[in-house]
Amino acid sequence: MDLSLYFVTGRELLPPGKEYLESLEEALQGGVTAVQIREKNSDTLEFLQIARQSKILCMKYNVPLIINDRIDIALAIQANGVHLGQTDMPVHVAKTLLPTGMVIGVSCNNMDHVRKAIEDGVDYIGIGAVWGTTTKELTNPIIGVRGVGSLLQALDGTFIKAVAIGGINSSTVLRTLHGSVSPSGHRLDGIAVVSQIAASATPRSAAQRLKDSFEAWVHGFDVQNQTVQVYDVETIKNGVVELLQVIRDKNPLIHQITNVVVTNQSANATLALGASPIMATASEEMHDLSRIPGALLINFGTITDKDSMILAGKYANEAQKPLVFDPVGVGATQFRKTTASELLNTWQASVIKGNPGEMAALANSKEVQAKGVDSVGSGFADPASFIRELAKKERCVAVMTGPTDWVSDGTTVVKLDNGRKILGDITGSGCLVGTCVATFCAGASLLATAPGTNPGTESEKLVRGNMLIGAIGGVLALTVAAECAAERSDVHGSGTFLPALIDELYKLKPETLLSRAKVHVL
Ligand code: 3NM
Ligand code: MG
Repeated sequence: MDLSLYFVTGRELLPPGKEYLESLEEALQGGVTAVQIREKNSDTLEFLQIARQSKILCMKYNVPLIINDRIDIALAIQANGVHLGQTDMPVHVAKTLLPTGMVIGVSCNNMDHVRKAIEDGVDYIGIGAVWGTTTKELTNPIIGVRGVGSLLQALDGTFIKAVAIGGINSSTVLRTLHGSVSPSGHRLDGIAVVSQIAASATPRSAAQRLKDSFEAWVHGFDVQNQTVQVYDVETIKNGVVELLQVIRDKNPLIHQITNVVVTNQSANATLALGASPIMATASEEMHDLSRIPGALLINFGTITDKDSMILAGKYANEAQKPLVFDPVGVGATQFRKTTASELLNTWQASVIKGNPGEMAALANSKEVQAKGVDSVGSGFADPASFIRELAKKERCVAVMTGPTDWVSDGTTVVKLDNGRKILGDITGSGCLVGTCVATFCAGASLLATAPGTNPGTESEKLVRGNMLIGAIGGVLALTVAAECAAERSDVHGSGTFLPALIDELYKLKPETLLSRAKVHVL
């Protein structure tokens, strides 16, 4: 059974003037692959009639029909299956009533539900609610895409299919799919929607858009999993130099929501690299800014603009713009931990950047401790494996800074050995790395969307361009500039180092980057 686009009906949501069967038929024409009849307010007779009429249409389009909750109705119309909620007929009882071959699906909100579903041998599970929804009064917590991902892992090694449900629409679909992948690489088999189709005046195109998004994403996911890009040092260095040129030619807008400590120097570093900073924080302007090519940096060194951070990230995802997340001091307080979780559930970061203490806190690892915003101790025993796993889990590029910087996309791990100790003597050098990474990722995005490139292969991605090269470029630019600055005779301490660092970013030459960059591919 193909659950790619699973339409759950909602007759009460039909727009004025739209007939139920007309709407259903248009949805089927738009590419719905499975239909569930969900009638929460109908008498048995009405439910039966609706189910019967729906079945005729579904058969015409060769699409399976599932009945929500009511085993008697499913039997009466010989539906393809039933969907059972946690307070409906238990699966083992349903199985005694249903003929073999009838599909059974179950709603799951947590690991206990999933374990029970596996034990019961169901055919598929609906995991939700992934987002907030007004279609159904939720009795269980919203679990977010990361919640969906962790539940999917429990299905490894089974044949049970999974769809996500709750608040999936044209603007959340890509984020839903991209984020709902387990650390083991288990993805969704489909998406289930009510209102995006049922409440639409044009259900055919509503369904078509969701279907297209799903198919493009699955294609990209499979391609990505089949082709491991192999990097060598020269390719990386040349890629970085190319990005520096793109930044200077195209002058991308780097929107930064960052902390008060580093705002000015981050803006200056952006300018020095050849890009344009805007340090806007008002939620009212987040949408407009997302339309301008470039990148978004969210640094929560001082979390005073959480709503804007949420909005800006959502819009950046929609615009397929790079989003760099710098969870400053995330281990320091419970508020920061909760906020990081909330942000990462709402949008997908292209790059997450932090020191070992911050990355440990994000990964729930106790191996490295933090004191406020600073990392304590000597770091991870095996930083390469740690960063690779974190990148895989967060489905983005991960950058861990320190005397040695580590960058990974979940497959390749790159070790970078530039920089000077004096970087640690100015405030916000880590934040500057975030700014430089965002700037280089903007370059990577512009390069991927330049006229002449094939947007077809990029459209299914959450972000365009090579974020691994972008992240490496940002780290290298700052650390190489730091070496050049530290070696200057007019630098006498941290006070004179900072302006010299900005100067060196401003003057940074491709040949300097190429000759100084210490890149190791693991
Ligand atoms: N079940 P929409 S959420 C029917 O969490 C249903 O199990 C959910 O509607 C669950 O696509 C939900 O309009 C409603 O948000 C989904
Ligand atoms: Mg139910």
